[in-house]
Amino acid sequence: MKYRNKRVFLILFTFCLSWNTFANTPKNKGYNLWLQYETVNNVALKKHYQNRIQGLMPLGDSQTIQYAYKELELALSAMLDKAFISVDNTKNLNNLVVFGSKSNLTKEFLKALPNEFHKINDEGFIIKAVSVKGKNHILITGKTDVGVLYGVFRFLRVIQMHRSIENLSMIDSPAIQVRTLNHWDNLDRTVERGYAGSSIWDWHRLPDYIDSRYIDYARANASVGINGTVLTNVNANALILTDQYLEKVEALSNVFRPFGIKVYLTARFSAPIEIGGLETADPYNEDVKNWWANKAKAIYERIPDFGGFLVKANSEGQPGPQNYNRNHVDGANMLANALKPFGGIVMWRAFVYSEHDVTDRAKQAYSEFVPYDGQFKDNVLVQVKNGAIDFQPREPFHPMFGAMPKTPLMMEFQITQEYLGFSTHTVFLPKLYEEVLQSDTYAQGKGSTVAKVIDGSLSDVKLTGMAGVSNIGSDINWTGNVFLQANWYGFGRLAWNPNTSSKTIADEWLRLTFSNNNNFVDALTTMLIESREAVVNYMTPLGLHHIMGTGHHYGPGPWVSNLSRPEWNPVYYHKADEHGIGFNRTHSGSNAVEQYEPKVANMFNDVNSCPGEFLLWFHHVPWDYKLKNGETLWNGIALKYQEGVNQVKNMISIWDKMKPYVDEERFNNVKMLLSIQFKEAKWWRDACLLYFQQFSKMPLPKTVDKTEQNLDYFMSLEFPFAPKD
Ligand code: GCV
Repeated sequence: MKYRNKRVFLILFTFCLSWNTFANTPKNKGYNLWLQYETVNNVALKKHYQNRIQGLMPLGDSQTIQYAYKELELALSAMLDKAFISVDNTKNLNNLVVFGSKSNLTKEFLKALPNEFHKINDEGFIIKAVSVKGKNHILITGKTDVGVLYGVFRFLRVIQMHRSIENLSMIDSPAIQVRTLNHWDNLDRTVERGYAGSSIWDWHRLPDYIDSRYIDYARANASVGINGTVLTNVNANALILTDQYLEKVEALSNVFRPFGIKVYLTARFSAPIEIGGLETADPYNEDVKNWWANKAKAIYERIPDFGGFLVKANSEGQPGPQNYNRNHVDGANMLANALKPFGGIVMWRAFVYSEHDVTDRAKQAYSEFVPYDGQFKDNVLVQVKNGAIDFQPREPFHPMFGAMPKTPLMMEFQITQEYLGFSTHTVFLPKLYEEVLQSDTYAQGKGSTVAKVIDGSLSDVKLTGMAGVSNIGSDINWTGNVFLQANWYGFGRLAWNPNTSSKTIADEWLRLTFSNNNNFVDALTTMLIESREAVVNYMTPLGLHHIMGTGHHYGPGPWVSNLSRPEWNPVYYHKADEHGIGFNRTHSGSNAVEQYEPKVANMFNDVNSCPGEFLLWFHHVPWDYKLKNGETLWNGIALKYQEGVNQVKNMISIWDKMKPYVDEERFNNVKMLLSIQFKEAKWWRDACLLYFQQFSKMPLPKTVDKTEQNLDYFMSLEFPFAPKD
């Protein structure tokens, strides 16, 4: 084995130490995520696997292949209760798992794959039962070693899910190129909107101390195809671009590289002033351009495969090109020019709205960005949140999707649950992601889904991407609530294939994480899928949005009306008065509907065709308005709040029955959190209904539980230390 330098050796050494701890510590099952590698108990099935897998034959000696080998060895020996021989040629052996990239395959193995390679891209893989020299083997290959690693994880998943490995034939490639986690992690290890402990990046002890978590983080990401990580918060600190920190970033990138994971950083637009000693950060200024070009060069000298920059500019107080009367194109293209010689990209966020703009906040990003279509450099991705406001429990898809055919748009989902009950509430987010990705923009006629905008198939853009704001922290189980590991997992699966169904993801994740018992999997798949609607029901039913507490965003706060920026106040969004409730975004109101294709705009504009779940997003409706189910609007809202509470109660009773299938630690983690969720669901219901009832002046339907508290009580609650950043 050749080690390029001492640090790589150190990393590998640390890796070897950590490898054994990852899957074998029963106390820390939560830590092992979906890579549990439980022993197969079904005797016949185990025999089938043992017969078909006699040994391992790695082809190539890259670190990636070594990691692939380690993973196979760890997983197979644990699942099949058996040690495996390792060979460097097939000799006369039968039933080997042979894995390596195309360039390392012998002629015989290549011959066994006559038509496969042209069906995959550079990150794709082929898993195939082949017969070579009269012997049967399982071949895992791809055009690159990282493709092979993805194939290895996929192969292991087949066994984890107790499926047959007879006649395997699987070919797959990611549909999206840039599949990144966005960490909103600060250099002091706080995490903005993080609810699972402190940041996993130990900046103080880096670069010399390589926490074994970094390797396990990389393994988990690679296992679902995540290939990028933005290490730092979009509310950026320029210090990350200094040598002192770049040395630490380099150490992390060395850990992640063999797993196919590129490192990205957030670039603070004013960095040339703050750490560069310049007087301006004007993107037209030559010194500024040179400063960024030199900075890019310095980064690439350390990190040859550095991914690029993510930028939040002129948004919520962050500096940007508009400080110098330049626009987003000027800013993004200047950075794109600096990165271009090295193959880097810019992810420029479209999350912009201004307190000086009196138009509906939901319209502002579209108005600002769509006129720039076609003007960004080809290494710029414009990163757009899934909805036009801000990661609400439910939002209609962002009207920018489909409206900028000449610009690659990158999806930004939030995995951390800023507006969905923090890490306390069990909410299965792939259902939300699926709903957005399968929404029809009608940009090129029927069937122009958001997924097709994102994967580039609709407009032939060259660069594609999906980002997820991470929910990962240093809690022992990574996400605070073991069920929320499913959201990290599901994000990865959808970034790989945005058309994967949320049901498939739930089923897979449950099997890999807990048990293959069908009673368990069926009951919990249903529970996970429903959990998404439950949170909408008890927080913001029928299209309500942005009615949470100030600052920390914890709990209900529909009464808040005193914040300096109008569009930060919940009353701006629900507009409840004695006439009714809801934001009129139709032609007679803010006309936000106009930003959608006519077919979609008309559907949202007409109160009769507007889907019930978006009613109050687009319409201000009288309290006695008759809903499609025959109830008055007031009753409908109240019943939805109650339904949400009932759904959480039901989740608790489902989970209680699952005790036989789950270890004590994870069982209790979920159980305790569900009971907090139940309490908080009732809190949302009671506080919101008491507040809105002041305007509706109508009684609650009989089936809605009454609270013993009054509105003043709920309005008096304060949470100065609720997690925020
Ligand atoms: C990182 C919301 C959040 C902020 C976040 C911002 C963004 O406003 O509350 O914490 O900042 O979105 O996405 O930039």
